Amino acid sequence: MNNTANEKVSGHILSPLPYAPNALDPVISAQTISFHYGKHHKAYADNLNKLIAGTALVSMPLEQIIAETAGKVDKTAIFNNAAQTWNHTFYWSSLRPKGGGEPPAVLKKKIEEAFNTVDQCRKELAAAANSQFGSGWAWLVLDGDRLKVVKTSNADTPLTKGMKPLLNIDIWEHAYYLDYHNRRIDYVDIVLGKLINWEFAADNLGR
Ligand code: MN3
Repeated sequence: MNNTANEKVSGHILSPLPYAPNALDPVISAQTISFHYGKHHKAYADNLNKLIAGTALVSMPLEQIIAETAGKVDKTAIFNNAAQTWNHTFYWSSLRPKGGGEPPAVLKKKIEEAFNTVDQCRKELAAAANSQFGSGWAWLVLDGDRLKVVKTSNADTPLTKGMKPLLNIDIWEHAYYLDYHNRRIDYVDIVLGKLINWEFAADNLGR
């Protein structure tokens, strides 16, 4: 069915999980990962590949597809699926087994400049995640030279607002409903405490 170009792009876009599906258990169960990665994330990538097949977008890196389609009413479906593909790959790396704790020194210094303490940064991330009405994302970003916490709705990403994402937290219900039901606040709290990947955020600072 698929042509060669499509296969190639498809393989490029659905990035492998950076750990085993049960590696985040019991904070995020293997069952949640199997649906979240294997169904939701895969569907965004598959839909994107169908939507861009045969167009000029097919040869572009994902970030460029996002930039090219952002804010264009006739490209909303492509933007949504491209951004969600990117957001999820970024989310898997924003988590790690035995995460949480204290950020590496270079990041900690930037956090203290912007938020005073790491704990205050965690609180602002939690407040952003818990106050997002409906589906979306909470982000730690670099805006100019200063760290900031922002939230976005649905597929939206700070990439299109000139900010550099450092880490994100998925706050769509599919991210937590099987494990935490309606308790988003519990999911956000435990993710920040036990899984958040400060090393990934520190690496992104320098990219
Ligand atoms: Mn998701």
